[in-house]
Amino acid sequence: MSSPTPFTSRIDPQHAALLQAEEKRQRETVHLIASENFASAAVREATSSPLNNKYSEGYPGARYYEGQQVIDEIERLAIARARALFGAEHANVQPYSGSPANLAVYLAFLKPGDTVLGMQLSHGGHLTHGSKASITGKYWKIVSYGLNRETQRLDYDQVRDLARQHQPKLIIAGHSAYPRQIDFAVFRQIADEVGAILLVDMAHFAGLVAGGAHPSPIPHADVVTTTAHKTLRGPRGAMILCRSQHAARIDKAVFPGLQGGPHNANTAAIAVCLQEAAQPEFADYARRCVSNAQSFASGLLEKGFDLVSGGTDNHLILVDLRNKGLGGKPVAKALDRAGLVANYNAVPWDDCPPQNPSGLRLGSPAMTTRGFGEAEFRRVTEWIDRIVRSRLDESVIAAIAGEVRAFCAAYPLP
Ligand code: DSN
Repeated sequence: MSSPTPFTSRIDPQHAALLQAEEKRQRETVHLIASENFASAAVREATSSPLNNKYSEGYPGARYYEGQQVIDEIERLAIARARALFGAEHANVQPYSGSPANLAVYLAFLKPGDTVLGMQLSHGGHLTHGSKASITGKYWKIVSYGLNRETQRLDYDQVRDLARQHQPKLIIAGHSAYPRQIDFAVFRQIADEVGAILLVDMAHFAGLVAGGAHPSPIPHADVVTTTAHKTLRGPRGAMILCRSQHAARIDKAVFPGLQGGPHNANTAAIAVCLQEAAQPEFADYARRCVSNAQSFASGLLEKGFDLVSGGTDNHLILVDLRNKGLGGKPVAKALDRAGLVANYNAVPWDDCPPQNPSGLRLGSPAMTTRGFGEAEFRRVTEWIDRIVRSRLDESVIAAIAGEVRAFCAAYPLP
């Protein structure tokens, strides 16, 4: 068999060995991290293309470097596809990733010290929605909303009350660990009532929106940010979609406000992934992400796992392990040793610190890409349950590691 890394193997065998080890790890394990996916060979081809060699500060038709004949066309194609797929008036495809995309929105609309209303990190929000640990929590006055304690779903009354009380300039809807859909229309009403800009961060569920398996925030939000590499299954990178009236200030915030030259190879790969996401097969993929997550959730509930909000209507599940008497971190590490890759996560009203929280976040997107259906996710549930019931016994973990490796052989990487 020819080497999968012929060029690196010749110049840097040490690194080639690492590349091959990671490829093997991905091939032989079950990926349950809700924000991860497997990009297609076409997407990966674009990321490793000669486009990597070009500097292109500026925007199509208005660059600070010459030689943009092809790059301009590529960026225009990505923009046109993003606008068409999501029905957006304007698209900026240059943000390096989700955090810079969100920061660009802060820069576009706020002055330091202005008030922002976002979802609390421990209730499922993202670092850039105002966590103290992030620049967003240091430079702006953050007010946080969370879930209703009884339903464990978003508390819209609390969002409205906090908005009336604090009069934020920016309201952020969106999450990185909330297993339910968001009522974007209610957020729009609240933003209108207090005269705030509404930002929806749809990074986690953008692929579901593209495939019609989740409501779209576009008709409701002033600005929508998303990464390209989660459910959307593209390269690392991000996009900002907005109404035309905000286009100039968003573009200016991304470049020159926050970034230098765009990563052209990633822009091209975004264009490719948007083309893939516009196909009928992708709608089927998005629908299966949700149905797989729902049947995964039902299986876990049958085994006595406590799920935040009692289930899911998107691609992710948040397990509260407190009724099992085990912490999220030791369980995530034990699952990893068995080849079941997930992440420990805070749960709402967690009594443990974020470094050692009580939850485990699971997701369906990556393994749905590799062909897992409901039967395969039932198998995963059995493995998780056996490991937890054994109280993380190493002999059980080792036995399951062998089963997982053998099982994965039938589900190749794209
Ligand atoms: N770090 C991502 C996640 O895992 O949800 C969000 O940016």
